[in-house]
Amino acid sequence: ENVGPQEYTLIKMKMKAPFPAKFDSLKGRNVFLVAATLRPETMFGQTNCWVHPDLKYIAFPVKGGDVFISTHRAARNMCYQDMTPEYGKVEVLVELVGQDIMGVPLEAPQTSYKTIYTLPMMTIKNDKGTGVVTSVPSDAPDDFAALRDLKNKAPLREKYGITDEMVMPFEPVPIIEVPGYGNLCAVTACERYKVVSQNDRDKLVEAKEDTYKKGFYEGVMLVKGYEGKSVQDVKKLIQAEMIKKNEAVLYKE
Ligand code: A2H
Repeated sequence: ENVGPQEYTLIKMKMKAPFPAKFDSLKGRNVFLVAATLRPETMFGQTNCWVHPDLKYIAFPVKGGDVFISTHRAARNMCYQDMTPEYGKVEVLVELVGQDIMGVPLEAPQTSYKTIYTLPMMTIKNDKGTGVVTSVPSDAPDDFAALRDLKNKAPLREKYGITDEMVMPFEPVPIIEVPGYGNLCAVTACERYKVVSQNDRDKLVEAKEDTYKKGFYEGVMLVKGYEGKSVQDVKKLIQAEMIKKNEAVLYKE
């Protein structure tokens, strides 16, 4: 691992109007939180978007007129991947921290939930991907643990201005069957490794390694249109479909 550049799929999660006051200057534009993922085939199971409340983000224009929100670091990388209007240049439209977009409603590709919300995750790293993570609690132990924390802890929701409606209706969606782990492998893994909260880092690393490998090599799709196909076989296909529809873009770092 980590021998060459890592390729991520950036999932475009569209901010729904009305935007927070900070974004008045972007009224009428298409603004996306862009989440870096290694598992594009799991986007059918998205339940929310994660940002770190204290992390700094920027809104900046990309080619074609859209506006992306990511860390400044990721935006710099993007401008050298020919994604900004001027090669090598990032135009900062808005500076913000995660808390400024907490609870914002979003429209995300492929998920069965019509609207999902931006929620706080404390373990987001500022030096990986875009600092925005899409949440798939069925297949990502980190996501399941963090969503369960928000559901179980009213003070945590209150602290970040999250209402019950943004959290409670959202349950892990069965999208992939993993032999020995059932159709919600992250939930099973969190039970087996006795993960209690998103701060159980060591246990989560184990749970993550386990499900990541198993999901890739042995996972079988349950989603309509891909039923019975193996994850390995459809991963690239599903990624290509989202890119074609302009719902996702490739990004390396
Ligand atoms: B993955 P790697 Cl279903 N901080 O996407 C913390 N985690 C981050 C991040 C950041 N700044 N940027 C991306 N990630 C997460 C889906 C998924 C992911 C599933 C299962 C496993 C999984 C849905 N969340 O990752 O260190 C993103 O979560 C397990 C490795 O570059 C991204 O893919 O290997 C993954 O970590 C990238 O981690």
